[in-house]
Amino acid sequence: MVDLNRRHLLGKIATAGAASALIPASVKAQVEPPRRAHARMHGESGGNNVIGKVDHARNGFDPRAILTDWDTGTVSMMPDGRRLREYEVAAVDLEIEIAPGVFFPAWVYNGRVPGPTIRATEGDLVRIRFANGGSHPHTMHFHGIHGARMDGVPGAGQVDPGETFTYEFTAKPFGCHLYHCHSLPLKRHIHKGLYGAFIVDPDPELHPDQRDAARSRLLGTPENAAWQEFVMVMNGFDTNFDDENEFYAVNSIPFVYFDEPIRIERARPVRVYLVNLTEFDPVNSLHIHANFFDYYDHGTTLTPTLKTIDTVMQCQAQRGILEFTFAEHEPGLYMFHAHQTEFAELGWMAHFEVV
Ligand SMILES: [Cu+2]
Repeated sequence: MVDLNRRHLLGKIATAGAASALIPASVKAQVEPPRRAHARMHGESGGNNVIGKVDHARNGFDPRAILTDWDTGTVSMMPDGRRLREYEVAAVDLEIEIAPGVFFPAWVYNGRVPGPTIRATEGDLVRIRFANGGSHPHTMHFHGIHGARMDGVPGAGQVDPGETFTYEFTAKPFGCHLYHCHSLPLKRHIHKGLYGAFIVDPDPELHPDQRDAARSRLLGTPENAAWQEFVMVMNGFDTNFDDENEFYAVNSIPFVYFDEPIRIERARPVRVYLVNLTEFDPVNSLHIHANFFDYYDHGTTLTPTLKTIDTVMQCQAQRGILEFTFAEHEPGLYMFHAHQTEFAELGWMAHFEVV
């Protein structure tokens, strides 16, 4: 019996050098996408990478744009003076190119993986009209505070194909959160791509003792505009459906920010909203080179929960906010990546370019 387990296979490739000699032709055919990508990573480019480029236009989304693409909804004021934010989200089936020439039959919110980064302010009424244009029942299950009927699980807000449902709740607590489909089987619905970040900015009026820190997080303030903010959803893709990921990334496409570094203005501080939605692996992580950051677990505090660290790990659905600066650094390229080195080799590898 041939073992198609990814780690077993990659181990053979790594130790054998000439991988072909050890792998029967029948097995090669079955594992073609990951095997080919892995061989490329150790081949012509002189390091870990893939050859070629993913066609972002054909996918319909670009991970470079996703970094700073906040969906703040349609804003209006209600008679009682509360702010209302209304969103439209649709789920559909969509084939996306994960790595050059490797296609994945995804399920997506609003045409992208991760789905839209829904951003609101603490205390806002959030109303999300969800339409299911896909081929399976889906939900939007938010990690936040809400009533049972709004939980987005089978029996409460699950939407059959062709149907709609409106989720409504108050945006709280402030922090860095997420949403995902909670239909069954859960791991398959998540792994197919139905997830996204949900950011709730603190209302400075509610935090008089930490007003400055709250204002720096609140989108639209001059204090917030001083920061360079990015959303990073760590994820993976099981392209041969063996319950192991062949590719890892931030915002879905391996090596994108490695090949095209994220530009950082040296004088401005950096804030990263980091969310782990990797399926099949118990943890993922982020490690930054040549620098340290403060970390706010779940983003629900205005003082760091971990100070001066260079690596953080998250289980699935765990998330947090990273704050750091390159103000004292020389300009240049600074790596950041998963410190599960196998994840890094399979795509979760990136650069900041400090200018
Ligand atoms: Cu689903």
